[in-house]
Amino acid sequence: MNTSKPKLLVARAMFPEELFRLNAYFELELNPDDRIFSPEELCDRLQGKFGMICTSSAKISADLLSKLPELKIVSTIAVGYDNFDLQACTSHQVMATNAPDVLNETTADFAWALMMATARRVTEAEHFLRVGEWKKWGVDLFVGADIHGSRLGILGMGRIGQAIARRASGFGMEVIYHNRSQLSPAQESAAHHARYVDKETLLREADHLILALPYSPEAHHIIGEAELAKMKPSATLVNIARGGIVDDTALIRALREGKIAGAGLDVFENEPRLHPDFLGLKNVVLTPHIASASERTRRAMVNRAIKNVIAAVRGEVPPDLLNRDILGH
Ligand code: 8YV
Repeated sequence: MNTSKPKLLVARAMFPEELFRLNAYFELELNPDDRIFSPEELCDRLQGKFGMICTSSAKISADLLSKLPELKIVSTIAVGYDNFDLQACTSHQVMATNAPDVLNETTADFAWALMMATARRVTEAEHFLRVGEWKKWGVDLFVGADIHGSRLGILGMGRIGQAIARRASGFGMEVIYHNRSQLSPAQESAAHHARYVDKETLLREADHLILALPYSPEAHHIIGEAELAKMKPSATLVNIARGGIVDDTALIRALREGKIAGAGLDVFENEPRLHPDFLGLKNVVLTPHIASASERTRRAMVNRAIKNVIAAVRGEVPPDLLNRDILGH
């Protein structure tokens, strides 16, 4: 009788004390040095594995899956799963799961942190102070834009977008949003009475625009030169969603030319190698993809991924199965 456990790759370093309970089900291969595997190395390491827990850095393509006949599940700790080719997963009989919900509130908090830091020029002012340029108080020193009483625009009104909207109640803001589909009246009322508008109106009327939509080929560069030109010159733009939703080159030009006042960016095209011109701009707040990074939430994300692989190995349907069409096979 073969009593060996199925094998699981945990592709990135993550909270060993959370991973511990996987030992009861799997023979684990860890990556304590947290190296980013090349596609070739990922393929090698996945040979003979039942599954993998990964992050957005693991690209799961049809080509990769065609070389991994034993693989049954890929489980990301992220809510975004644009690194998975879901169709290919289904045709190769591989379950794909993500980690929704657990990061909504933490990510919404961070969207607000970026919006406020950008509008009130917090990091620019801090840098000025740190390098010793602060010689005297000035009536217009680092004047920025108000958050309270302003109009918040949200593009992408899923669970994170709605959590962002709810926070507007304490600031007396009006909330407008655009989404693939309009929310129900009950959802709109819970999201600080958010008002559905077309994309054009959202761009033109928002004082602060937050992007909270998932990346998809249709969303690629959904904010580019034309869209930035429609925004108010006093507006701020915040991206906590994904790199590639914004055309970074167009954004850099718009920020330089004062087409918008500032941007708060947690995600970038080709991250972590972001466009170097961002670094020379004063009217940006830049963070390294940390919107979900509270300790509690990051642990919850890992645990959600753990739950999914354990369900799979028990022959149950993983709670966050993305390609549910696989169940008919
Ligand atoms: C993750 C994210 O930290 O959940 C997502 O989609 O972007 C972040 O919360 C990151 O992608 C982990 O890979």
